[in-house]
Amino acid sequence: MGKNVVQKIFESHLVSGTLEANGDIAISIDQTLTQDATGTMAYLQFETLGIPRVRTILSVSYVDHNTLQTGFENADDHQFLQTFAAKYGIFFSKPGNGICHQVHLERFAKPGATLLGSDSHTPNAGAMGMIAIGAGGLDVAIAMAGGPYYLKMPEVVLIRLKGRLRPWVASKDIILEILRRLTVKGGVGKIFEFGGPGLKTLSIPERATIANLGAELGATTTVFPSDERTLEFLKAQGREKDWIPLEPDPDANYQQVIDIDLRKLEPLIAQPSSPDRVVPVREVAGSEVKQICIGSCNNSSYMDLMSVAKILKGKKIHPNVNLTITPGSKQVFEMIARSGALADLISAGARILESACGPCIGMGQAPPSDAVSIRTMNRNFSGRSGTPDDQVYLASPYVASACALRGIITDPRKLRQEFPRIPMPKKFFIDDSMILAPSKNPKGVVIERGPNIKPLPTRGPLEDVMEGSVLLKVGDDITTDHILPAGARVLPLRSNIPAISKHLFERLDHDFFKKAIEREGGFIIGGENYGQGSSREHAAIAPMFVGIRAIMVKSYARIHRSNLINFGILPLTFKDEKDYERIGQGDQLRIEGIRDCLRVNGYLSIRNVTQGWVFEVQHGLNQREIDILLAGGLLNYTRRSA
Ligand code: MIC
Ligand code: SF4
Repeated sequence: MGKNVVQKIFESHLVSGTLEANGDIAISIDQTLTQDATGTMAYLQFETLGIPRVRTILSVSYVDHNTLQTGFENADDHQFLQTFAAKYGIFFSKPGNGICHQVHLERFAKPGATLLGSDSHTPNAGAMGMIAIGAGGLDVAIAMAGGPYYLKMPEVVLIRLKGRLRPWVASKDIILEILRRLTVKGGVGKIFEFGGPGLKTLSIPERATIANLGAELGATTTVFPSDERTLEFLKAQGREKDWIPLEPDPDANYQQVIDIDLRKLEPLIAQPSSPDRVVPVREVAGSEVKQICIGSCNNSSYMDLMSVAKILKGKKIHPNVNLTITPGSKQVFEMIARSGALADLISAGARILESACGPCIGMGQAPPSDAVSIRTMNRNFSGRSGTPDDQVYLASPYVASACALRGIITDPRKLRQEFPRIPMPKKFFIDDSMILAPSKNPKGVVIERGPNIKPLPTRGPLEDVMEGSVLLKVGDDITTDHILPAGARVLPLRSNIPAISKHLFERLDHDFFKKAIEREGGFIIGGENYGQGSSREHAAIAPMFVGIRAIMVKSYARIHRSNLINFGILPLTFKDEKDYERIGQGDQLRIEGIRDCLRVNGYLSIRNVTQGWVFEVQHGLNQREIDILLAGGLLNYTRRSA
């Protein structure tokens, strides 16, 4: 039987297990990436493993999330990251060099290889024909130490493209269409592999937009074959030696096939406040727009920004609109500057921001209250922009440009101007001077640790009896942005768990932290897809720190469930979902004999002491996960087995 691209890469990296869908497997990791907001924790964790140098082929530490430097905290973190990278054999991409996923695609992503990144949009590099997976920082730390990455073998879904996109329809619309069809839960336990005759019409940056937004489907990752378009991009990046051809065998097998006719797509838009609330732009056209943000790892490539510049050239944006442009990398920034496109953008009235995550993670540019903000980004979870009642829509750079000119939501086909066809450059501008190689004399490097960098909190082995109250009961699709927000106020505290814990669940219950401390911890009850979105393990470490010992929900998002296990919090699911309805916030719960139960049973019994009844939950843990939990988390477990 022929193999698909996923099977080929997994097979060449398989450490344990077989490639049957849903079986437990482990794969070796060639490359890792971290960013500053998750990186400090990941490196503090790596340090406790006592290994002198990373054991991966390539590890890169990026600074892109937290670059405002409103106080000493960010700057201290950057010093820590830079000196740590120099000492432990890690490349360091300085603040200003760009967003991790964009820079990684340009300079490091490699067909046929594996990449584990402490950021949920790591699958961006899947555009290059590699298996690129987002994970918690601790999993990335273990990979840097040479350990494999454990996962359930996902089902492989073929997305078969045919035809060619029509003018004003972007690759963003392909993935928005998939989100419309499958929803934010539609990719759980799956890898999407793209194929079909329409594939060759898409360049690598266009493929990256798709692979990047695939994270919003809840998918493990998205992957493209490595073909002539891959070679074309690598050549233009001066990296043709990294190319290998990698295509599925003609008789390759897939668990599911989804067909998309590119000619039939039209400009789409995701409405507030979920990336799957997708409709054609024409259905919401006419609403007044106050803010437009073009950028983020999803749509900030050279070709994206050149097309925006071409649409805006010689015109002025609507007087009521604020338009910001965030180039994805220094390479993109420098190329639009040298070509003159930057001047066209400035002349049209755009505000130019540095190459970083910026507005996407709420680092400035919070929109006005109740106003429409159109963004070319990948997440519009409520409040993520920094404005509690935000109205954030997600769309392509074409749609964003049309809205900027008209001041209302506009289908770009209505612009009645020539469609900006931007060819792939024959040569990108290459200057890696902001990527620092590790030190040749690591012993001589002293790691700088500012006062904001606090030691990692730890916990002992898993308790046999847990008793406490339900501190919070929440509904479906709770994101890690709800659990622990980011933004300019909270991001600077990512290296300081005691301080960041005060922000736990603050958008849902302002007194959560106070309650958790007074009651010495307790439980959380949730609905479906609990913990979707960001990979931030702080959404597990901070709950551990305030004494949350178990969480009971209808279902979990993949990365968050692993993070809970890694930090010794029991991730339980209701056997009977009706029990979710019956439990009230504030109820006292008691679980006994936990350690033995985990070892022998797939389920646990919990007494609702307040209401006087017992319900059952299942854990769905494999043996390794049980052992990690019994040890009180992955660090304890790894140190013990070392
Ligand atoms: C995000 O887009 O939510 C982030 C910020 O990039 C996160 C990582 C983080 O919270 O540090 C992610 O996607 O994993
Ligand atoms: Fe940065 Fe936004 Fe991309 Fe996350 S989604 S890595 S915050 S640009």
